Amino acid sequence: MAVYAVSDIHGQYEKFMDILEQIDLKETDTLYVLGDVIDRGPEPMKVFFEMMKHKNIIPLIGNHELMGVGCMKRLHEGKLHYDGFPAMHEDLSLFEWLHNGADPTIETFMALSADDRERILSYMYEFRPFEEINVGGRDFVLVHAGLGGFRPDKELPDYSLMELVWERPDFAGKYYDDRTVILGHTPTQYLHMFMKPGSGLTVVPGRIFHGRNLVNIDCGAGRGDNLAAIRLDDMKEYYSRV
Ligand SMILES: [Mn+2]
Repeated sequence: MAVYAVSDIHGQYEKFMDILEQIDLKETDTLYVLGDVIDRGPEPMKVFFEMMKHKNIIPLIGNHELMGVGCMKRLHEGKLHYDGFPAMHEDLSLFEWLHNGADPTIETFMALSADDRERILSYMYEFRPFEEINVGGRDFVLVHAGLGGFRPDKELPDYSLMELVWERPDFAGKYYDDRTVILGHTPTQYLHMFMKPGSGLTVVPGRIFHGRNLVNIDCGAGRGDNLAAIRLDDMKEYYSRV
């Protein structure tokens, strides 16, 4: 009945399979994927198909899915064309997505059969914006990037998707007194840029960051570094070995 979280897989299929092997996911366990499955890394579709095999893997939306899914739908429908040379004035959403590492996603998505592309799109449109869970008596909020425009009394459905998938916390600060927020999006290699100095908190690049009721599990798989997972029951950490 363990509950795990992993984030920012970014097409790193081998690293994801290694994490699945390490956590030995049982049918009674749950694994939350906190967004950014696609882009940058080489095999995002293989990651999706593996996730789709497991009903107990629950995906959340990342900014890369938000940027990509509309373009993927239009590419699939033949309403958008990309041959490797975008004109910047032609389609701004595609241009922005390409700027964020879309090439391997487009290549592997368009190489699929039309049926498989439909399956991928349906799966992506089911991704959730956030999750609230209790594990072992402790309350958690799971989200991709942060809680933009945070107020302690603001209900989670009142946050916009942009606030949830793009806006970073001050990593030296705290959201809630009584809930721990688990998130990704900002590789721990870059955390020092998003912390006020003198926080008294320790950042180890490439390792999970434990702040004040705030845990960042993006350890830089998108840049070829570690894919990390955490078990929320006891905060045990897992790191890819490949
Ligand atoms: Mn992200």
